Amino acid sequence: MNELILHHYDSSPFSEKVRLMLGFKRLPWTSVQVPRIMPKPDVVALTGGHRRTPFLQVGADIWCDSALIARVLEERMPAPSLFPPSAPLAPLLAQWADSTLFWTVIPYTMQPAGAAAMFAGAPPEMVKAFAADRAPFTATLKRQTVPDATAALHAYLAALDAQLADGSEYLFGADASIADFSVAHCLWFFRRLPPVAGILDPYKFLAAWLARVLAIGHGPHERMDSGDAVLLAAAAKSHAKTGVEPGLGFEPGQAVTVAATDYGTDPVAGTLVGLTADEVVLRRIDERAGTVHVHFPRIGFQIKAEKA
Ligand SMILES: N[C@@H](CCC(=O)N[C@@H](CS)C(=O)NCC(=O)O)C(=O)O
Repeated sequence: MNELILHHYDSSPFSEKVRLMLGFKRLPWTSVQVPRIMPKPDVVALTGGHRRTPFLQVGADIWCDSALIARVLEERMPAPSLFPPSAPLAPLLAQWADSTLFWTVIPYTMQPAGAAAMFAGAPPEMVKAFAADRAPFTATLKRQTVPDATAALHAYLAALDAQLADGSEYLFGADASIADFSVAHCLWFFRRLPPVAGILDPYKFLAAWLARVLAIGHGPHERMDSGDAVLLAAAAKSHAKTGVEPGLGFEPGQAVTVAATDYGTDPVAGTLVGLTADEVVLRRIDERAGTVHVHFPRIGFQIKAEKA
């Protein structure tokens, strides 16, 4: 079994970002398919209530969010790098793509013709259940209309195309970076659906770049059941090294909650065992998964002290 376990599902864009990063780094991994909608009992056993997809597991450590997963993969396999020194702005462009570009692509893609292609052959109850699941999940966001999203998407695609017009292989030149994977997963989402795919056609440099990034593939992986992943966490004897750095506003051992600030904001409660500029780590005890360390990125998540 490969040590890196990715919990994901096939049609998830952020999962595609991580699958491509694993392929880029040639890291072998284990695939655990998770449900697209709640309930997700095995996910909750491991994360403590954070339901977003994907997350990465190594033993009894869980890393939530593709931005943090990128850092973990980089540490394990520094070359080829997702953060090349030649592209200092790559993490910022990635953050823009994972938020603004993604939330433009979603309403554009889910216009009636795109949604029909995405759910082709699915029973109507399944489509209804998906819509009912995502409404509260995204209630904190103001969703763009289809005309708004289409106009914005054209502007974004034109700028990205112009960035590549000098013949660069990747968005920041000869070296791939995290920005390529964050932009690619957004475009991958609609490019697979014929009724909405054509918006990319006028942008020749960008379309060729997307084909190049997707050709990286997902690398070698094998499958595991989610129940086995929970058992594996319970059997783990140690956790990744972590610690609370001083001066960051919280103390080791404090009872806290951590929640995303944008959408899917369900808080996870636990004991603070790690805090740096990059991540916050909670220890929590689950009756099935045992003592789990759940890691979140620092940016985009709010830490709150629990009242004693
Ligand atoms: N910032 C997160 C965003 C993750 C996200 O929005 N994932 C979507 C799927 S692509 C999700 O969680 N959808 C609801 C679900 O899977 O339950 C990341 O980078 O991982």
